[in-house]
Amino acid sequence: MFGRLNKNAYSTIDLSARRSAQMGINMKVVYTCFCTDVIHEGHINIVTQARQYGKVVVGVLTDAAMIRFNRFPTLDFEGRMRLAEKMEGVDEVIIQEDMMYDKVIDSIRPDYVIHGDNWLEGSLRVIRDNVEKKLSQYGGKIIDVPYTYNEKVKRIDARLKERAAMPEYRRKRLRQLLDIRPIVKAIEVHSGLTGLIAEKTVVESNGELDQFDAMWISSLCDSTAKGKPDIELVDMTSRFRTIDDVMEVTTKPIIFDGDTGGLTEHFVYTVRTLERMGVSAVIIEDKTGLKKNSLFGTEVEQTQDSVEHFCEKIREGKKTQLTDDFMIIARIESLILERGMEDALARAKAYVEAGADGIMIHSRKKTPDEVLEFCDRFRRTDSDTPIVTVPSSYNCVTEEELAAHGANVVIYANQLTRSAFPAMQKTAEDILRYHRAQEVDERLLPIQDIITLIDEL
Ligand code: SPV
Ligand code: MG
Repeated sequence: MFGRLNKNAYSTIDLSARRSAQMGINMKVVYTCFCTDVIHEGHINIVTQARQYGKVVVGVLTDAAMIRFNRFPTLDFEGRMRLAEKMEGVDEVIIQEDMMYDKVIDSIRPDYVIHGDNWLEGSLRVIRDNVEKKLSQYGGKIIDVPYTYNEKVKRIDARLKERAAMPEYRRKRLRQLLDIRPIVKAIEVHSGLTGLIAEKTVVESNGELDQFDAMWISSLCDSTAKGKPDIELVDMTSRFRTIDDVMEVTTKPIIFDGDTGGLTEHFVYTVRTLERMGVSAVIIEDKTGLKKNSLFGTEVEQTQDSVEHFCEKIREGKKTQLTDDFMIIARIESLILERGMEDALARAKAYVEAGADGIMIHSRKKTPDEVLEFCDRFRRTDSDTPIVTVPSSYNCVTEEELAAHGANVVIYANQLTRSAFPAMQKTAEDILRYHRAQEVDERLLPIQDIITLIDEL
C-alpha cells in the first residue's frame, strides 16, 4: 500500500500550483525521502537544492520501515509527517513504506531523486543502486548533494541515538518488532564489543538490507566470557553489569537469559531491575536445583520444575512488572529432558494461562522436526503467543521455515563466542610458534579500524 498526503489537506495554499503558475511551466518532480525525527540543516539544504529542479515531494518513512533499519523513531509517524509539511519549500508530503524506493518511484515517477552523497558508500549504497536502476527505466536522474556533516549535525545524530537507547523507548521495541517482523532475529552478545557487532552489522541480501533485530544476553556466553561454567554461578549483579555494558553502546532491544529465575522471592526483584533498565524480555527455564546448560541434555542430571511451581513463578513475576512493555517468556525443557511432546504442549498451555508473554521451546536434536511439530501443534490452539526458537544444534533450519511454522523469534545463542574463541586461540598459538606477531597480522582487524569501531561522543 502506498499513501499520499497532499499539503493542501493541511494548508490553504497549494505552493506547487502557485509556483507552477508563476513560472508558467509544467514543473519537474524532485523526490527525497526523510528518515528522521529532527529536521536539521542537512535536510534544509536538500530541500533548497531540490527546489532548483522543480516541485519538491518529500516521502516520510513509516515506523515499520524505520524500525527495520534500526532507526527507532522517538517521534510518532504523524509528528514526522507534520515536520516535513511545515518545511519551507516542500510542495507535497507522501508516505514511503519501504527503505527501497520501488513503490514510490512507480507511483509518482519523479524526474529526480535527491539525496546526500553519503549513500555513495557503505550500507546505503544498495539503496542508491536500486534507485538508479529504477530511474534509468524512464530517464529519471539522481542528484547527489554533498552530505552536511558538521559538528552540529553530528551532535543531533548522536542525541537521536542516545534517545533511542533510553529505557522507555528500548523496552517496548521487542513488542513493536513482533508486530512488524515476519521473524525477529536476535544474536548473542556478552560485552560492549559484541553489542557493537549486533548493532552495526548490516549486509545486503537479495537487494535488501538485512540486520539483527535484537540481542540475546546468553547465560552460557556471559559465563564463558568470565571463564565460568553455565550453572548460575555468575551472580545477577554481575549479569546486570554485562547488560549495562551492552546498553552503553547499543539501541537494539535486549532479551535476557534469566536461567531458572532462581527463587520466586528473588525473581521478582530481577524482574523489577530488568524492567527499570530497559530490557525487553526475560526468558526463564522450567528447571530447578543446580541448573546445567541444556545442550548437555540427559548426559548430566537436571531436574525439571513442577508445572505448579513454575506457574507460580511466572504469576509472581507478572504481578511485579510495572509497564505493559516488558515480557516474561517461559522456556520449556521437556524435549531437552526427553519428557515428550505431550508434556511440552501441556506445559506451554499452563504457562500461557499463568501469564507468560511468550514460549521458548528448546531442543538439542540435529534436525528441527520436533521443534516444528511443537510449533504446528501449539499454533492449532494458540495463534497469538509468541514462540521463541534457538536453533543451535538444529542449525540447518532457515528463518523462513521457522516463521512458516509459526515461530516469532529466532535466537543465534552462542555463535559469536564460538567464532571468537578459535580465532583468538589460533593467534595465541601462532605468536608462540613464530616468536613474533608478523605472521598473524594479515588476519587481524587493522589498528585503524579498531580505533574507529567505537563511536566518540
Ligand atoms: C544460553 O545461551 O545460555 C542458553 C541457550 O540458555 S542454550 O545454551 O542452548 O541452552
Ligand atoms: Mg542459558
